[in-house]
Parts: sequence; C-alpha cells; structure tokens
Amino acid sequence: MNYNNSIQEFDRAKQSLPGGVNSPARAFRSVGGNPPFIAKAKGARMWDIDGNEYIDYVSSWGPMIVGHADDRVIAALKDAAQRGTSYGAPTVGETDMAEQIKKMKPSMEIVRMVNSGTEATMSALRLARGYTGRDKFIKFEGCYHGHADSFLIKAGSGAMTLGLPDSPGVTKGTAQDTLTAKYNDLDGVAALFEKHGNDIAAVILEPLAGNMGVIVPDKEFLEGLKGLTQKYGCLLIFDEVMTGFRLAKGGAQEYFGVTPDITCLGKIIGGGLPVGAYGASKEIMEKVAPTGPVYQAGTLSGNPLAMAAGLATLQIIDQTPDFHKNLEEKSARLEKGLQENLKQTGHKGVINRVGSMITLFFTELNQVKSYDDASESDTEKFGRYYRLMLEQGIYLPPSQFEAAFVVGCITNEEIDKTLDASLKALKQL
Ligand code: KE4
Repeated sequence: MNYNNSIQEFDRAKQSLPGGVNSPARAFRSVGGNPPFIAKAKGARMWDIDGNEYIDYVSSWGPMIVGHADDRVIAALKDAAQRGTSYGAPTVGETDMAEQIKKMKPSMEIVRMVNSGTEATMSALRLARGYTGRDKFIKFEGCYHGHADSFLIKAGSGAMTLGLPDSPGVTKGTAQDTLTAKYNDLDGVAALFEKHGNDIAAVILEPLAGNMGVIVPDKEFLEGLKGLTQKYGCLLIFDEVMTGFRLAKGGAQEYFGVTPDITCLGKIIGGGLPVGAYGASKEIMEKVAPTGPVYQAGTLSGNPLAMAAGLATLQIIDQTPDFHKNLEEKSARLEKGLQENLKQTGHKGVINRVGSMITLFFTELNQVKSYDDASESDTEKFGRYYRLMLEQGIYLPPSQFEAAFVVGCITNEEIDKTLDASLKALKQL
C-alpha cells in the first residue's frame, strides 16, 4: 500500500498538534509506522487520503456501531443542521434523547447530557461524592474512564499503551482519594472497604473492560461489587461509555444482569458527534444542579446535532429486528475464524470476546483475566501483526490494549476477508 499522502500530512500535523494527533490513541506509537489519514467512510469501510480501502474494526472507538455514514443518521443530521447548530437553550431533541435512553436503560430515570465520556465519568464521581459526603473512590487497574485527574491512576487505553498509566500533572492531593484494585479480584476490593469503608463514595468500573484489551468480568465479581457498595452505603458506577447499547439494548447492565446506581454513557449515543451522559435514579439525580447542589454544566451539552445523530443511531439499534443477534452472529464468526487461524499456524494467543467487542492477545498465558495478565502480552509481536493486517486493508485498533469493534452492517464476506488476511499475517509472523 502507498501511504505517501498520509506520511506528508502526518509530518505537517506534527508542526501544529502534539504528536500530530488530537488523541494519543491515534498516534500508532505502539504499533509503529504512520497512521493513515482518513478521507471518508461508509458502512464497515474507510478510505484514506491515498485511496487505500480498509475494513474498519475501530469504529471511531465505538460510536459507529450501525456503520459509517448511515443514510438515516446523515439525514437526521442534515435536517438539524439546516435549523442551526446550537442555541444554548432547551430543545425538544434533548428530551427525546433522554426518553430514548431511559427506554433502553430503565435504571437511568433522570439523564444529564454532557460532551464526552470523560465529562460523564468525572460528573458521576462528583455526584457520588456529593450524594454520600465521602471523598475516596475505587477504580480498577487497566480500566480507563477518560482523562479527568482522578482517573489517571493505573489507567488503561492510551495511558497503558504509552506506558503512562499514572500521568504527571495529577496532584498527590487528588491521587490520595483514588484507591485502586485488581479487576476480578473481589477480595482485594473487600480489603479496601475494610480499611476505608466509611470514606468511600463509589466504586467505578467498566462492567466489561475494553481498555486493557477485552477483559471479561467473573459473574460473581459484578454481583459482589453490588453487594459491597450496598453494605458500605456507597454507589456503584458502571462506565458504559463503550458497552452501552453495544452488548445489548440495555448494555452491560442488561447483558450481565447487574444494575448500577449510576451509569455513564458516551460514544454510540452521539452517533459520531461529541457526546456523553450520566444518569441514575430520580433520588440520586435530584442532587445535580439546578435541582440540587452538585454543580455541573456545559455550553454544548445536549447539542442539537449530537442529539439528532445520536437519537437516529439509538432508534436504529432499538427498532432493527435482531440487531444484537445479528451482531453476535457476525462477531462469533470472526472469533471462531481467528481461533482456527491460531490453531492452523501454531501461534499462541488468547481471544477474549463479549458481543461485538473482541481482542486477540499475543500471549503464552492460557487466559487473560486482569491488567497483570494483559501486561504480559507480546506487544512487539502484536505490532508486527497489526502492520501486516493494515497492509491487507484491515484496520484494527492500533494497540494490544484496546478492544476491536464489529460494526452492525458488516457482511460475512468482509468477515471472511478479515480472516483470510489474518491467516496470511500469522503465517508471516
Ligand atoms: P471520551 O472522553 O474519550 O469521550 O471517553 C472516555 C472514555 C470513558 N470510558 C470508557 C470506558 C472509554 O473507553 C473512554 C474512551 N475510550 C477510548 C478508547 N479506548 C477513546 C479513544 C481515545 O482516547 O482517543
């Protein structure tokens, strides 16, 4: 493949943006080579500025679950844009969005829209602290909840990829209130509660971890966390920015059958536009300004364009018969094929998948259940595999510590093309 234009544009971008990107996850630092600059996308496909075509498994890191440039989403966006782009005043679309979210996630009786997943989780943490009057909270190593200071301690995603799980610039004062535990280690969480129980406002986690690669929760882990938060009078926060509406109509809380006190959303609910949301019972959300004292605000929160694209996306998910069944079948086909590829080529690997979130770990381990397990992966080998796949037109997330996303409109032919490319790549490793 020829990447000349992308290489030139990357050099130009580096003169004006940190590392040439507006988010570190896009910089290709851990897989080497230059990131293709994308020109357009449709369905499960993307094209870069050199004309190279890709089958896309990044899906803009999750939002594009119904496929890129879906005609129904674009039509809704065009219709909204012709009436203006932002008013800073209430609009009907915001209520429509909140009602659609409530319909699919009934635990969210009251919903506040914000502009990113980061804003959603930082606001949810402030709300939990305001509601309980406590300062500390528990997060899990390798989980990523956006880049608010409190969460950049043993964080996943780009922070883990770049080896920066504990970022400079986060003060000791902030960090002292962040307690960390190991994913799937319920005893470790219980020990933290025994020591800090009455100072803990919340436990926050990705109910299916995607930001250290896909790590699946043990059934008793999620249920156990619910029990501990109830026992100590604090709140359970599910960060469903990635899993919301993806694992099921009701996201991870429906899929695993465990209901949190507060849910954080993002990505899919904006249909590709900047968005986030958090919500909970009426009793908890009444604490949020202007009904309560916990302040949180945003110039573009509930923006008409994001509401139009997001609502159109949620309605497609909600109204397409067997949407998640179809996504499961396609994703299972991919997983089965990758397992066969590994067997056929003798490469050691672990594939973790739930629904349309999947990660192939290059590891000697027989299972990957935690941050420590994921950290043992052969990231150099992943980088070589990544570049061989990219050369064949398969666009995976550029890090061993990310989830790949299967797009709802992908065809069996595109899955099979991916599997052929993967077999060739493994044979060349
Ligand atoms: P944003 O602030 O990037 O909208 O959302 C932060 C966030 C919160 N919670 C979870 C579970 C998330 O996965 C994210 C963001 N995900 C990363 C990819 N793993 C976004 C990609 C990037 O940072 O560029």
